[in-house]
Amino acid sequence: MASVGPVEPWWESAVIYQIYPRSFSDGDGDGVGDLPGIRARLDHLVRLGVDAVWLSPFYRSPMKDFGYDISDHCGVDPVFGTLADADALIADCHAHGIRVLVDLVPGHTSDRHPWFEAARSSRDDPKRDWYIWRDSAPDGGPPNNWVAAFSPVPAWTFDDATGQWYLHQFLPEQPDLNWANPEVEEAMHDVVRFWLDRGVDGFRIDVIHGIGKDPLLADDPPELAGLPHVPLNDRPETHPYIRRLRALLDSYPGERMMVGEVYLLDTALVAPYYGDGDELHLSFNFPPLYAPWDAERWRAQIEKTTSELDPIGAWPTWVLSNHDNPRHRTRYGSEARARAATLLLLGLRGTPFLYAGEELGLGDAEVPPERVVDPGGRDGCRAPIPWDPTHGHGWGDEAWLPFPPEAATHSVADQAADPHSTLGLYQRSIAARRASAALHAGDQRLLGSPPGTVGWLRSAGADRRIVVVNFTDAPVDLDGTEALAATDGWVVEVASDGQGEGARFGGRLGPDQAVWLRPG
Ligand code: ISL
Repeated sequence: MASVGPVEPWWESAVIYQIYPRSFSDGDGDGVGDLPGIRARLDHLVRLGVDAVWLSPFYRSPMKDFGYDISDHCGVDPVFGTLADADALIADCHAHGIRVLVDLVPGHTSDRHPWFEAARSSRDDPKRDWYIWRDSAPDGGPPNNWVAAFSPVPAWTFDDATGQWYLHQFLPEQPDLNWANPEVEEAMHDVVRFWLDRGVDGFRIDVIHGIGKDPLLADDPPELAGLPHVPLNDRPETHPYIRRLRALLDSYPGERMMVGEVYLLDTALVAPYYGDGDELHLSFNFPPLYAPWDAERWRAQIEKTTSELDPIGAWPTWVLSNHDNPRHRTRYGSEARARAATLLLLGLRGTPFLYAGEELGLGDAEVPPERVVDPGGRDGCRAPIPWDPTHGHGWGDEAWLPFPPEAATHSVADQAADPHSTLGLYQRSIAARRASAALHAGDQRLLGSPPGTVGWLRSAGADRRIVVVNFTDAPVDLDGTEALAATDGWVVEVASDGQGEGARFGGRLGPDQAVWLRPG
């Protein structure tokens, strides 16, 4: 077959699905999700139509941060299964045409990792410099004013035995690695090789912008003192580390990739992490996740993302929910809005990341104080997935967290049988996106549309789609707007409430409704 031009790399047209292994599916009935549990549910992913999964950490961990505190990067925690289970999961995903990204946490380890246990054993230990140690400030306090994430405590903990402080941007049980030491970089490259050799297609890289540090460890500015240091850690030292990671991935056969968690809350600061096409393949961009359900705020986010990323040829990403933030169903306040947001997310130019459970329209669980387990207050969005309407929803006697509200009517089994369900909407829109080059690869141009709405045209050659989202709780007429003129005679391909699909578009959007339109 003759080629019609460059084919985009898989991660540009893909829909990527995040699995938080603890919360996805419980294979052994102990109330905690695991790798065999994921394997047993791959038919759900196939029916949903996603192209790749990103697995949050399943490595050996004391679980102070539920797996983001790793004590063995190359071993599977027994609660999740075995290395053989990981191999089998990777193989099964591939057999179903689903690529696999695993989480790489390069910035810190668990304090129980043998590297840190060696480092803290004595000032002379060969691994001492794998972490960041400093003497007390002249006043006897921590070396600088940096604050840790999760609770406003210093990002330094004093080690009585060796009389120095170690840096941790997160919990005291998550000491920061010292990337300025080439041995650390080499050790992390070994971890990357270990998983690439096992066949993974790439990595979601945790807090990648946080690995390079100011060699002077200067104080954060006084006006920001008291806020976590992590979203401020934007250092030139990090970029060569990312370039060398990229070179390592590129040295492997197959299209391996990395998506970085750049937790800098301005897209202009995120863009440089794509480098000159020689750093991250993709980067998360969180400002849109924090935008409320508001047309003007979303229009501004779309414009900003386009203006920052397009000129440097960087491919955007879009994400509404993950394991660190309240689900968008909960943030936006209704399932109707969450469903409109689905067509927003999947209709924008860029790679969408779904968070398991959003395809069911789930909101956050209400977690009573006695069941709170996460030091970061993120339990609600980590509630287990209800697989069926039975009491245990597929999780044995008691799952590790309470279920989301409406679990009894929002389970996978319920929704799979109902084409009008949110799951049905995700299936239809993912299939329509895959079938349309305009939607999964095309250009994007915002259209004039009434206040309270945002509309845009996607086009790839002759293939065109228009997306219009009504962010208000009243119906809106597109009469006399550029969006309506462009859609004259067009047909509703997908509607967030299922209304009018296949019929000619009448120029009117329902409350909190979004539509995808195609030429008639
Ligand atoms: O969770 C947050 C806000 O609620 C963020 O500040 C979060 O800490 C930031 O996005 C970094 O997150 C990543 O690294 C953390 C881990 O706890 C998160 O789960 C992970 O996504 C430390 O490894």
